[in-house]
Amino acid sequence: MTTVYGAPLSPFVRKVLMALEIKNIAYELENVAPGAIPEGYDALHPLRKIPSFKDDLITLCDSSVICDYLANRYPSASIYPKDIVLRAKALWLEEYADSKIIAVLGRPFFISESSPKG
Ligand SMILES: N[C@@H](CCC(=O)N[C@@H](CS)C(=O)NCC(=O)O)C(=O)O
Repeated sequence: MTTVYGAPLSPFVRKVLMALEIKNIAYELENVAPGAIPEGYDALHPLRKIPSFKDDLITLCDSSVICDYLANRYPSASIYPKDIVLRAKALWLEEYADSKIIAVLGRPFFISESSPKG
């Protein structure tokens, strides 16, 4: 069985779930939330982040690595362009979204400024 570990609120988890949906791969989502990481999770993700992933061949972490694996293992219903130039540009956009856009929008989007401090 293909299992994704994480919480669907996370954009990184949603990226992996979207790839699985596009490729029509059956999976189960095991709920793991940042701040409540279960004991032993380090074996799935040494940085204790979400998502991580497991199937019959491999255990992986990092959404981009997982999506690249899915793209290569299940080439139909492609999630990246086949053209190498367009693919390189798409991977850069993915990295830009994962680093810069999340850095700018992540906190205001997910953490209300009116939340209690602490
Ligand atoms: N580069 C990683 C980023 C994953 C990430 O930062 N996930 C967040 C949730 S949206 C997390 O687990 N944060 C907890 C932490 O940084 O300790 C990926 O693409 O999977």
